[in-house]
Amino acid sequence: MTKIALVTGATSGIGHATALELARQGYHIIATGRRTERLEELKKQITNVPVYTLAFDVRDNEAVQQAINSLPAAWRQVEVLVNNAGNAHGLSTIQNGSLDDWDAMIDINVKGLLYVSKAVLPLMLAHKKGHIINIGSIAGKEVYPNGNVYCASKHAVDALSQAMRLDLVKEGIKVSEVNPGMVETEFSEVRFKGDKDRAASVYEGFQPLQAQDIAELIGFIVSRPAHVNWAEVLILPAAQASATVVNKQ
Ligand code: NDP
Ligand code: 8X3
Repeated sequence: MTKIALVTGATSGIGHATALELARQGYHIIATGRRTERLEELKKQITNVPVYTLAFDVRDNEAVQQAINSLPAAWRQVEVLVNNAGNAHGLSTIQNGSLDDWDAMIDINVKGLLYVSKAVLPLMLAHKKGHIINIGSIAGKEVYPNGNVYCASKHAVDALSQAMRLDLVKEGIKVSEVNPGMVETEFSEVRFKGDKDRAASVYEGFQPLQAQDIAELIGFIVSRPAHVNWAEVLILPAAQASATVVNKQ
């Protein structure tokens, strides 16, 4: 029986590692993101299962619906949806925050997740089967100085994950939320608008999580028996105790 997983933000970091991990488990992969060349690279990297790529911006609801609706019949029985696409944009006090950054985080992390879920859910509801994995964050469990709107967006992902679980339980669809602490990806480069040195300094003095650590957790969650749902997991580097307490040497 063919198993299909759709991973958003598969062009980098956690989403990329998750696409590889789920392919390793035998899932046929629908990989999405904006950077088409990275999607093509991923397609070449995965050789054991078919890969279908869809390039769209999760902020653009019309593009999202169009892309999902364009899936050929053989790709429509999506069993796993990993709502991973997202980023932090900026790190500043509320009084100095940029409206563009705020819009980006709310539009991508919250509305994008909703748009993709809305488009994919009918494909799961048709078979009364599915598993949605929302990538939240420790920032959805705590707030930290200067993290204001990013934290708010991830708190929204936390609320939506709980709400989706309530609304979808009678439909046979599981909803899980994976909340990572600090993971070394392109995340900080995006947050600091391409400043690689500042991004690298975030992960200095301790061993951060790697994208593969999160991908393996997602692989574990989706491979549990049908009657088991790992509803929510907080996963931290050993050196991290909270959003603000990191044992840096
Ligand atoms: P990366 O920057 O490495 O990856 C982000 C991914 O999201 C990329 O594939 C990017 O693809 C995609 N993406 C961003 N904006 C859009 C958009 N508008 N439309 C479509 N796709 C988009 O970061 P991570 O892998 O670290 O982040 C993945 C998720 O994990 C995010 O939701 C993040 O909030 C969360 N997270 C990260 C943590 C960390 O410390 N790194 C910790 C906790 C949670 P493209 O640019 O090609 O569109
Ligand atoms: C990413 C982790 O602590 O930078 O969600 O917000 S953090």
